[in-house]
Amino acid sequence: NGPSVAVVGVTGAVGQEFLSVLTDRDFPYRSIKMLASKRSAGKQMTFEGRNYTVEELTADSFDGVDIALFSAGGSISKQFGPAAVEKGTIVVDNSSAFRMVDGVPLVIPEVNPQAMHGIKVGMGKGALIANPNCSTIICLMAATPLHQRAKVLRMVVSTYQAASGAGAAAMEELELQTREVLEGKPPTCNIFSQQYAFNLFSHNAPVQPNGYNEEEMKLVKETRKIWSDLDVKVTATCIRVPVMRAHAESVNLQFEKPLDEDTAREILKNAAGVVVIDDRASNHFPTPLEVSNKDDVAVGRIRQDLSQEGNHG
Ligand code: 11C
Repeated sequence: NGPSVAVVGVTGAVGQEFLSVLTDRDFPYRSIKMLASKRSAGKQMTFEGRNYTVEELTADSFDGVDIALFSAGGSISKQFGPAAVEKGTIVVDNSSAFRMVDGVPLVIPEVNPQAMHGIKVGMGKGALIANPNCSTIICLMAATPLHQRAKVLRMVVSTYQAASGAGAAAMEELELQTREVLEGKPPTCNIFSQQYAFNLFSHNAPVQPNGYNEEEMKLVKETRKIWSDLDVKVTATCIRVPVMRAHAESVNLQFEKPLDEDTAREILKNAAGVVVIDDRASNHFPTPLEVSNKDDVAVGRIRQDLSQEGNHG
């Protein structure tokens, strides 16, 4: 019983995460199709004790598929997403292809599930649901419960992004470069144009005429859509750091109404999908190693901004 599922881009870093999440959440699927590009077609894989052959993604792949989880890049989503919807499939798309398209819900389930209103599995009616960029998801998981209490007027985000966000090949490159540098060899730079190990650099997304890169602009635009708030002011600086998995962020929020730090901490402790790690005495706050392979967003260093009027140390 349960829906029939297809995973598009199953051999990639996110595709593999999709499968782990299905297992972790005990997702009750009836059948599952492993889809990837021609290059990966024919590969054998085992999932939950069953053997699967990776199938080539084609327009016919979605016959009888209830839910398709897409993470194979924006152009694949554009090419096959609408065709899947036509066949009655509910497509959950991890790429940026449809996020800002009017009428396509951009959803973080803990934040704005209401955006998916009317979309139901098993009705034979297809739909597209986009999920935001990972930097936006992390940020809004923490910021939204506070926004609901005191309304965020302005948000300043700085990111410390891991290799995982750039895919499996970037993670391999970080590991390889680390070995090479320690052995005194020149680092191999295939994925990124500069040395990544023992370094950090501005996010690799293309820089726009306004000086912001595309990753930064996603935080601006996606936040406005998810919060249905065109007035919220957002500025971001996105940095790639040599960490294998789990992005970190500094998020500075300016509210319409006063919000003291104890109240903010309590709100976050009770927020779905959020854990608070905020131990000043031991100087212990969230780290990528502690949160890797976990679903919850960890929040710490919760404090008033001393530079704002009325806040005193
Ligand atoms: C990164 N967040 O860490 C990016 C990659 O729009 O889904 C994901 C790009 C996206 O590089």
